[in-house]
Amino acid sequence: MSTLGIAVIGTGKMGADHVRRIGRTVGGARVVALADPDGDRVKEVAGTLDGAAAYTDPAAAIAAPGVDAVLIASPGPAHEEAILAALGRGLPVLCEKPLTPDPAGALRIMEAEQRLGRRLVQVGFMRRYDAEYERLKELLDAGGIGRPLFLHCRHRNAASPSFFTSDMLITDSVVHEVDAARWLLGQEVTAVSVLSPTPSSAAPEGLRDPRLVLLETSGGAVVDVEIFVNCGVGYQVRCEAVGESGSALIGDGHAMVVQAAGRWGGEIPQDFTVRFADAYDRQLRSWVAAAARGRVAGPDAWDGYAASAVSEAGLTAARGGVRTTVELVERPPLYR
Ligand code: ISE
Repeated sequence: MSTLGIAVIGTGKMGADHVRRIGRTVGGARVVALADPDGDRVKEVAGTLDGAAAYTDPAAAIAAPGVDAVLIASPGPAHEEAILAALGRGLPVLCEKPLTPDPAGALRIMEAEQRLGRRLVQVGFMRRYDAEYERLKELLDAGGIGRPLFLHCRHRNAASPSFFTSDMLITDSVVHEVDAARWLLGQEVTAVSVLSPTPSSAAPEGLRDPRLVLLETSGGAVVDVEIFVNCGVGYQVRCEAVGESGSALIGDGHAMVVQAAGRWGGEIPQDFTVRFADAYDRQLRSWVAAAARGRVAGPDAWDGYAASAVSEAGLTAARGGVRTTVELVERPPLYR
């Protein structure tokens, strides 16, 4: 089988991480084109590869010779245009979350896929490829703890990047828990409430950090998410499911516990690229295998749309201090 030629759009932290991954851990694919508005940065990343063309215009990279599939890791507001350009060429897409900053953009992507009559977009909700999350999903699906009542989720980053806003705590960070909750429970989120304590003094001026986000689901479960993006300690992601007949906890696993010099302890990863490295590898392998057959597997544009709709309700809830219901369109047959 021939090698899948990939165009990578966005060569910041995640894009560069994916480029390394395609070269090292994922077989059957190679990066043939790259785009980033920062011309120096894209040339630098292209310089680490053999024969990849560098562009500042995403459409030019997507149209470059040898491109069979497109990986999008640019900021959320740039996703829709790049996805529509890829769909215009019938190319499979892996797009980092959030699919789009608002549900309207996600609906336009779904309309384009429906015109094509097939799904070509996968959203980078990588928790679905993490071994611990997979085990929890299997347990819940098998009824191992009975009907789920609560998910208690914690999502902490050591520090937020300089461009991070209070809205992004919801649209860029909590969006992972939104997708994980929908997937783990097999239910839609129906309402959102947000509580914001006095910000941590470690948070940059004006950033509402931390926050507590409460999600209600179509099956009557409640999900609470602590999001704290300047916790200072490390990257800490945890999820406890409580059911009618038991509970299960994932995250904070310690691969190795060291006992020395009168103390015991393990390491806390500092970053999502470390904590979810295996999940990112598995996600990309699965996408490459499906894309080579002109298909996508995994979370699709409907999942991206539903998550954006929850984020939008979350922003309304945060601003107004009120519980906000999530309005979803009817799920089109292509996504059932
Ligand atoms: C970032 O974009 C991610 O996707 C990380 O997984 C998340 O932990 C972080 O808060 C986001 O900013």
